[in-house]
Amino acid sequence: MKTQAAVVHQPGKPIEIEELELDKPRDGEVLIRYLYAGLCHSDVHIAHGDLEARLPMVLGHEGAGIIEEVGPGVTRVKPGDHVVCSFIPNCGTCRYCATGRQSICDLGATLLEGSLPGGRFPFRGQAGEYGAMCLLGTFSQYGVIHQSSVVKVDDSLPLDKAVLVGCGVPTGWGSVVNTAEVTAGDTVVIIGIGGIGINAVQAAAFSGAKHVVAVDPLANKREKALELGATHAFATAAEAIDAVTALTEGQMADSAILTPGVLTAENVGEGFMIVGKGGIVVLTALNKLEEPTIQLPGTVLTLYRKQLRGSLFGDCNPTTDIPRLLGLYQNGDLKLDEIITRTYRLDEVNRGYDDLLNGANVRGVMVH
Ligand code: CXF
Ligand code: ZN
Repeated sequence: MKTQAAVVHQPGKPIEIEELELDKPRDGEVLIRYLYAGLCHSDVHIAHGDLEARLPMVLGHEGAGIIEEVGPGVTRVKPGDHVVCSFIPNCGTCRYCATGRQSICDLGATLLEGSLPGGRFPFRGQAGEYGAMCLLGTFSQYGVIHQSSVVKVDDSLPLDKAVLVGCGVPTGWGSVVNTAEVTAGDTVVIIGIGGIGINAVQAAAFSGAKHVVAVDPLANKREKALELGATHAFATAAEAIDAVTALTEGQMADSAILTPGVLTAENVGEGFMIVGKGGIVVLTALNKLEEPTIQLPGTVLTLYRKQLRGSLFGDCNPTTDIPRLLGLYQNGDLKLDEIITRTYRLDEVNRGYDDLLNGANVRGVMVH
């Protein structure tokens, strides 16, 4: 069948809309009709060449839709099911899935190559075989993806909001709850208030943190953080460091979550300055692969027992945490409607990314 999709052919060039061909789902695969897709900064990292992906690639790794058809051996879903996609697949049987660490499932090895488990590329077009970002390629009307990449959700959930629980929400929420292990009374600093940071703010507030300090140079982002649970918001890390010093009488923060669109060495240094003894600095942000961002005196880790932790998918397990986060949304404890700034059609994808890069959006959503 044919599908319209947003493709990156060459780093640095605009994303192109193209008609591609999809084959029928094979063993363990499903045909999905994508209804919504979220616009995340990681797609830009591929379009800009910061993350080296095999090209051409259909972008998009936050998606929600309806299962149209299933291939042989599919047990997790059936036609008509509403699903949220997970940018991390979970096979359920590799050593990581089997030990409760689905976020590093072995099937994730091809996130940037875009082939499906088993090795084939899902899309075909003028330039040959096209990969699907994170095994999904949600900037397409239809996709053939593996059942390990979808989680069935309740039909009553609005998929235009639930779509965010495929990347931004678990990455931000989980970075606080799972990676930084925030507990009641903590002081938590979140640097960068975009689609990840805003969910880190919500999680810190929900976990009972005493001080939730948001840092972002843009006033619209700081306002949103204050609306969704931040107790303080500052334009710069320097201002936040002064404020946290005063708020904690010099003990400093328990954790700092670094979520800017492009991580810099400066951010990492600020993270280590703002946490106190025993503090945890969490990185969710990405940067150019070869660019070093971490240079620290070892004594920061030994004498002060500070820790640096990377977080992928917020260390969440898609099969259990996607339904859990959607339950929090249904309760009103996790806000999704409030973090969607605007919607775009597929052919407006470049405008959507301009809005993301100029800071207008907390999250943009594509409506297919
Ligand atoms: C990224 C992680 C690295 C591969 C692309 C997706 N995560 C989410 O935005
Ligand atoms: Zn993402």
